[in-house]
Amino acid sequence: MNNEKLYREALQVLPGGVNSPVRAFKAVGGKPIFLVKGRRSRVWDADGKEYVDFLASWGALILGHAPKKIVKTLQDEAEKGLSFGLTNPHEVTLAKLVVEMVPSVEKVRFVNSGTEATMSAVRLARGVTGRKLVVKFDGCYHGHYDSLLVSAGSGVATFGIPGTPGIPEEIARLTLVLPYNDPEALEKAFKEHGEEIACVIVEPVAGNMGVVLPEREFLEKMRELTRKYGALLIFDEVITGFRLAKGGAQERFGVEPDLTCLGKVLGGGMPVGAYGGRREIMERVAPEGDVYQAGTLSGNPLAMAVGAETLKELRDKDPYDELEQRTERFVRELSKILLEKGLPHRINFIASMFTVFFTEKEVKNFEDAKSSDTELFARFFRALLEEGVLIPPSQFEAWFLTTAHEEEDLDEALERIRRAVSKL
Ligand code: KE4
Repeated sequence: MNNEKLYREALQVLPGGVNSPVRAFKAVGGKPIFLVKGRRSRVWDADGKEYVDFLASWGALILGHAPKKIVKTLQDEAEKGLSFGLTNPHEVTLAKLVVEMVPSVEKVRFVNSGTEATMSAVRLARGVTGRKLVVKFDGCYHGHYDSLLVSAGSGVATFGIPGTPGIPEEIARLTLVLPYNDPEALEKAFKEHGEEIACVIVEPVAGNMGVVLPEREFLEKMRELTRKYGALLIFDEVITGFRLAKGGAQERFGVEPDLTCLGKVLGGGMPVGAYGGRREIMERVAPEGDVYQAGTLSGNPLAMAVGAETLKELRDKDPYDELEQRTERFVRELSKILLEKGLPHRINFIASMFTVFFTEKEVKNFEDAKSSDTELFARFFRALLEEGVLIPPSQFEAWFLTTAHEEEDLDEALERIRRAVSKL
């Protein structure tokens, strides 16, 4: 079975032939590929073509594909059963690791996706504060929960409009959408609505506009205003958690949120999300408290065991400095290739995540990101794919390095990128 045939079959039984829209390659053109195998820094598609992989399952794989120890854990645990429906010991093991590694988390609840994590955190914030308004930032993506799948209306700081059919405007209007990296807009919103704001949710480093870094006072101002007005600060660390540092962005920037949403790396590639925070907030979650949230497969033993092995590896090996140095070198070499071709570009990068924007402007918010040459990005994506380099099929995503990207893998990738760029 090859990519072409698989896609024809998929289109018959899956909307758009995919289980998540971005996989259909609509933003970059060309037919989507199906991946059938991954090993360390490489993936193979259904045609047998090999790629150096910088998608890394949207950031979930920080140890590369199929690490031996993780696969062994999965095999051993599977022999004991796949799901029980009552609590298993691995849930406690992984919870203790999250509490140990994430500075602001004293108690945590596991769910099955990043969306469930952010949805539950917003409900908890509304339950704890008794308030309705949610503040999010234009260009940040927090999963497909109605209150967060809201687009900025016209003007600067506006009540949201539904981001998709199916979301009642009554719900969208309870979300305020502000520009990222704009402390003044945040101050204004709190001056006007502060007493009604239940929470502010933010990607402390944005990954879903492409990588956009927070300006120095942006996160501090957010922490100060939420504290002053009694709103909860929610860090959506689904991408940055265990990626920027052991303790994620909150460790890296020294700003502690009230609630943290986690996913991706947390599950090591298995479906896991989580939300956690200070004891007195998390104790409001059922059955200890009165804010309801539940899930049949939450705390699934295989997912918990793989997540625990992943976090133990990160805690004990602490690969972050080495990863950052390798990423810095790669980004520098990549930029040289683009410069030699005379392609104006910006690369926003931190730790082991980065994005190439084809623009001369600094990219500090979603407007800047959207003003980059996305048509050129699409051609760049297709040229890289042809040469055997897989990057995210959208300008507004992050590329990732893993501990499995050795120097020789990065050199090989740079050679392939050089060939691809020469054909642009
Ligand atoms: P999931 O429900 O897709 O597991 O997580 C939602 C989510 C929440 N918060 C952040 C910061 C996220 O990046 C995501 C999901 N990320 C996208 C890609 N950046 C998932 C890719 C997809 O939608 O297929």
